[in-house]
Amino acid sequence: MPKTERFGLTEEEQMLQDMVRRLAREKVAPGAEERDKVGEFPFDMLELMRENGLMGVDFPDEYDGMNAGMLSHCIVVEELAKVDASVALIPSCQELGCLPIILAGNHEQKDKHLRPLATGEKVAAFALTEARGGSDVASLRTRAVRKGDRYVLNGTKQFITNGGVADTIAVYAVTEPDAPTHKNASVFIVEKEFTGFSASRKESKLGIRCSDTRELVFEDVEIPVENRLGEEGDGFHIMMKTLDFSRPSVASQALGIAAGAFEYATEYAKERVTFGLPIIKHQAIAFKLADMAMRITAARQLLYKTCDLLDSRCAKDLSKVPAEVIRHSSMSKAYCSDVAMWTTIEAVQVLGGYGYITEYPVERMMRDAKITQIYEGTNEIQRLVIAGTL
Ligand code: COS
Repeated sequence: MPKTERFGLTEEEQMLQDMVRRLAREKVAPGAEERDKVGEFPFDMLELMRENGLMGVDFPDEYDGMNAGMLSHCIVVEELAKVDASVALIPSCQELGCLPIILAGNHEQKDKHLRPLATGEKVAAFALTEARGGSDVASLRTRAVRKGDRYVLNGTKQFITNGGVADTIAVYAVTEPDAPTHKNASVFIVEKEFTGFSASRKESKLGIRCSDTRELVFEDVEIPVENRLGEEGDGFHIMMKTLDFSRPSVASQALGIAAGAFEYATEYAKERVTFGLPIIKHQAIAFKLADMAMRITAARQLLYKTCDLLDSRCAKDLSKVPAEVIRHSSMSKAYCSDVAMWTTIEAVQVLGGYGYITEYPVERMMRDAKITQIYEGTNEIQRLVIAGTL
């Protein structure tokens, strides 16, 4: 399909964007403040995502996905995040939890597990991080020991998004402790019915408050060998490639938060009058809004370029990711989330006292923005990754 403009979207992408923008304004925005207050997972929003086919936008069509590409997925997440970052996390985390299966699963695994995840009938989670941290992946400790045609899994995972609501969880565990560091782990599909699995403590968070963040406990969980993704020892590689593909999704969530706060602050600045003028006419405020516009536009172009690289240069299998793509993935995640944090702080400032109270959405957006600088690799890790590719 021809692009409607250079550096723009195709007609299909624009139609998707219009559809999700309308849905977000009409159906998602009205409950955002209440969901933030209550802090419970919004099953009605999950249903809304399912009904509108937004759970598997970037999933292969042979397994019931839309096969519309990474850019389409990111457009969906951005539009939702403009009004509620927690709801944007529903399709975003579905993508993250499913990527290990998409990248490393065989036909039987995809046929069985991916189909209900692509439609949203089931919910996915991604379990990598442990109490000792999530940055140094090679030092993680959860252990799976092979016993005949099963593995026995023991360990605890921390800060797992969707932990209490997920049906299917991709879990990283050491399988060969004596093997070289990056070749000693594997990834398993854990199904919530497995005996010994439990979603334990629910975290109370600063932002993205209605997403369900849990500690997951695995006590002698027996996993059939057919639930191992790829070969034994492929785990580190599978998780790194998953993150290359999933970081743009966090970038789009961050971008949506920034764009939502910017739009709100701009409208406010046109209405609010001080010293006889709308405050957008005062340079102190005008310059803040101009800087927001510049940074958000730059962030969006970087993200679109990243999606284009991923869609055009990377097979959704375990083949090597080019350094340029790894770099762009990390650059878009770090840049969009830094822009989101900065923009939301400034948006609160533009609204003054009103920015600080919960009746206005920008304080929620500021709280939501913070996590995007932390999860799926802190922005310090992203800078290490970027530097490592130079
Ligand atoms: N994509 C693909 N391959 C990657 C990769 C990436 N982003 N990063 C590293 N690799 C590969 C390297 O190419 C290397 O491959 P070879 O063994 O074939 O040479 C191997 O993995 C080991 O790389 P490295 O020595 O750089 O690994 P480190 O243990 O030093 O760790 C970082 C690298 C820090 C980049 C990695 O652990 C990481 O990304 N950590 C953050 C994880 C994260 O995002 N956690 C958040 C929780 S998940 S929501």
